[in-house]
Amino acid sequence: MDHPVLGVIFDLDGVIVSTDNCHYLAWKKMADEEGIPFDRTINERLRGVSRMESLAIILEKAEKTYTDAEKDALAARKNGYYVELIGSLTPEDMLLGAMDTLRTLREKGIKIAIGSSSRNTPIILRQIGLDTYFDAVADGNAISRSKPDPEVFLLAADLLGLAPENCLVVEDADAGVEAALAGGMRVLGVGGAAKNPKAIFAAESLAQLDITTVL
Ligand code: B16
Ligand code: MG
Repeated sequence: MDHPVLGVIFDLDGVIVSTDNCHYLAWKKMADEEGIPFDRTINERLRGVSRMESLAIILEKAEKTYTDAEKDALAARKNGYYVELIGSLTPEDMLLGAMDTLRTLREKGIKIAIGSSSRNTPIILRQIGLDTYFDAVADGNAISRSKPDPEVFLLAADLLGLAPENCLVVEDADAGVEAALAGGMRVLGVGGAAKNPKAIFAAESLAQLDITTVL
């Protein structure tokens, strides 16, 4: 490879920790209360997508039209349910292979960062005991354009002090694969993105891959 990988930027939800079910349960509770049909198939479309864009997808099935103020209230209500749920996450909720992968990279002197759309990233990292572990954290609080825009990954690379071509992104969402490529980075697709033909590398999970083989 022309450019060595000097930093690896990890998406959070679906790559490091499984918060997907918490997102689903929180949206489901809100949708049920509003009488809006919502199931796990629709939930798949929310992967890696920002909070307000997720709400817009859910409201496609709503019978009434919501004002902007009502939409803000729905998103805030869902987030309240979600924050309550992620309050019981522990380091045991980390996905298989994630911690070993982080340790391997550390040992090799490769920088590690988070690049997540989630504005709850600080809470999640604290819950799993990794709030001071990463060299840089770029999250939904620091960006104005969500994936597939590359902003969050470009910010992570910048915080690491690295050029995009020296970074590898690990993503589970198609929107994140697009974002990494748009930012000029290589991308490893895991989970839901393992079958994305645009991902340069693929693995079912980090447990199925020796990360040093894709550096
Ligand atoms: P929040 P990631 C994403 O996290 C989730 O995959 C997506 O489902 C969620 O809507 C988004 O964060 C925003 O989350 O409501 O907590 O700000 O995959 O980019 O780590
Ligand atoms: Mg994700």
